[in-house]
Amino acid sequence: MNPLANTGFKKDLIMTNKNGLQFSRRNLLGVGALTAAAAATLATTAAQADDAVDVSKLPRVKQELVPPPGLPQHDQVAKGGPVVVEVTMTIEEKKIIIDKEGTEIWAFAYNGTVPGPIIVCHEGDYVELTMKSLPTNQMEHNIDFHASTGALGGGALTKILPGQEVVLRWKAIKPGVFVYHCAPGDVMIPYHVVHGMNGAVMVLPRDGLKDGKGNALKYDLAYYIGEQDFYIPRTEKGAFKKYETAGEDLAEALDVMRGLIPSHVVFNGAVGSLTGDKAMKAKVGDNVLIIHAQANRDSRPHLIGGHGDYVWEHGKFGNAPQTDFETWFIRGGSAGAAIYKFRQPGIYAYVNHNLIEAVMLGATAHFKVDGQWNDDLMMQVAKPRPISG
Ligand SMILES: [Cu+2]
Repeated sequence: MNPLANTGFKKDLIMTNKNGLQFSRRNLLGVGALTAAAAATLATTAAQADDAVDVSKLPRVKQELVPPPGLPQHDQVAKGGPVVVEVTMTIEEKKIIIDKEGTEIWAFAYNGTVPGPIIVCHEGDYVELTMKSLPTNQMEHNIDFHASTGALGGGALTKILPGQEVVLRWKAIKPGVFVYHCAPGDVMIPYHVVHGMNGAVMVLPRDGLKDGKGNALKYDLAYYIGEQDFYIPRTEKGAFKKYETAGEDLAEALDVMRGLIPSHVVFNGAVGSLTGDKAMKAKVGDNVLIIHAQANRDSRPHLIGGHGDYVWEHGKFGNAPQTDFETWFIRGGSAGAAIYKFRQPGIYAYVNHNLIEAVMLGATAHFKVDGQWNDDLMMQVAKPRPISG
């Protein structure tokens, strides 16, 4: 089978990048590993494992996905046995504004948001995704779930063209928070990921989170932060370029990406999307679960004025959490989780503690915490005054 066949890109534009390398979007789209048909054959022949569950007899639960930083309604401790969690995502290629200066990118967005929505299930559950691609889209897309097992994380079974849908089911056998992202093949993998096409899954242990000593850890609130690096091409005068259609930036964006220096590093799709009026809210005494996903590039979350009480730096709940971190590390291509009990009111900045990225490139969020100030933990003993002696 010709892997370049049937890539279905609407216009086969020829592009030339700075180095004079010429390529077509059609070719870029089709270069992948397994074709969907070949992978589906493999999946069919391997369908009957010894420990296979009769999925048709399991209860089915529809999960309403919500935009980040929200999480869908879920139980922290599973009620009963495994279920099939049904979710639907629609892929939308859309122009979004990513900073206060009006810089644009044609994002490739699962459910229209950057990052895509978080899916929540329990270990042993099945996630059944119906994924649709709007007929107005230009590109082929798919989804690779790091939480899943086989067929490129589902990537080989989910390639769809504009106007198509596909249904993928996978069993959540590893508890933790995990990234998912589009991976249509070759350079289109990073190109789609740095155009916002990524998100996260949380697979909770059936009996909930634990502190590593067997004690239950409950959270009062949970927030999901997707960190995104963008690589926006510039004009000769240095202004960020704008494009008429999705995919039109391909050659120039690849040139910027090759330099590995992002123009923007933001939380939830844009500079300021979680600050000011859009700050995440909590009260003193709340245990807040913070999920941080980065599909492409390392990050180092830090809560200014607080800590990570419990941190799953690798994001995998089968491991005991570590405690009392000042800053933790998220490896590019993974998600991590932390629980913090807010002890003081006020505005807390939650940043990528590469402070250049936080302050100059956009990776800052806010928590607005209400409650009573605790002088024992901190007080201003003397206001600023002239030096007295
Ligand atoms: Cu894609």
